[in-house]
Amino acid sequence: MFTKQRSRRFGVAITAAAAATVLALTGCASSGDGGGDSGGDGGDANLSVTFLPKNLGNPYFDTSSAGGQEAVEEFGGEFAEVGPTEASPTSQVSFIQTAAQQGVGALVVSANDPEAICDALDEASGAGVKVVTFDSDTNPECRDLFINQATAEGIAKIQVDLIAEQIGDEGQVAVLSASANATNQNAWIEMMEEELAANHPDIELVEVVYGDDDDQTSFDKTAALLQTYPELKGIISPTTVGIAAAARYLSTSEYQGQVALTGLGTPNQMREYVEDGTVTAFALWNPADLGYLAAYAAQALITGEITGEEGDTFEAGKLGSYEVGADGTVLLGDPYVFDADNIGDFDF
Ligand code: RAM
Repeated sequence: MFTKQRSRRFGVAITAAAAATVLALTGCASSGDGGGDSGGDGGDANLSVTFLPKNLGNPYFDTSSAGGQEAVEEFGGEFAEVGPTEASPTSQVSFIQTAAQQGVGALVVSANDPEAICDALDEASGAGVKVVTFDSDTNPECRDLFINQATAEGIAKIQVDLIAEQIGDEGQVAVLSASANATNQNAWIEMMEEELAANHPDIELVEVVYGDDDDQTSFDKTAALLQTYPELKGIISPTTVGIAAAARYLSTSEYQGQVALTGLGTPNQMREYVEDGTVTAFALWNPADLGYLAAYAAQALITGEITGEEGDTFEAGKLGSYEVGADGTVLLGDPYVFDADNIGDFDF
């Protein structure tokens, strides 16, 4: 039952005997074998899949979870979503522990911190739970697979290209990010800095501030940036929470149309700011597809169809076939740019 335990960076965090005790105490999984070795066809596999976003109350994650739920229902599993209200480094730990005690087949997690949830994930994995990260990865040693929305290079470049175009390729810009430890935003910001240095010598990145993926904090940080840097030409916000809050601030301020704003947003949250001229263009991918793909990857791990090795392939329903790349990463696709011409075509 526990033959698939892997030794990770922290070693095997829970012994087979201890894991068996945990499952016995909690009544084991509702079906199947707790995500253990089910022999390939998945007939008796434990297809309960729990989604754990960075925080609840974020429309981006509402959409990714809806995509996950659609997939789980398609393959006849049991879907759940749990999560903290705050996107802080350790706020997800207790949810991971509870899911492991309940004996879910897989956890699908967007991490607030690359390391802070690793011990809890290792324990869950030791108890037979498959661990899929999506959107924001952990240290690769703490999960089986990462479902990446688009390459970090691509996500960084599209945002730099957009702000460069919007400010005439010169002047001061700032970044309004999510939480300070977010794996995804930090990777993108590092690459944005490289892209600016390499190809946009007249753009100066004056500061990176953190709105913690909280609407009010992001709104207040926008106001503070504009006060601190009177010459500011643009803001890049690589978070759907941040860009929407910044747009709301700009839209009723003297800066509307004067200070450019771009980054990553959902069409539904940004529509009014594109229509009122606060924002001209921003980017994203389809969060529903991301959740859908992550759920199918979880299923493939649970049934033993794949182990997460490079070169493994699996079917993801309506999205077709996917292959595991280097570092246990599966790539969804390319980022997409939304503007006044196409935003009406999208509803998420
Ligand atoms: C927010 C979250 C999420 C990120 C998007 C772009 O919803 O920070 O992790 O991928 O923005």
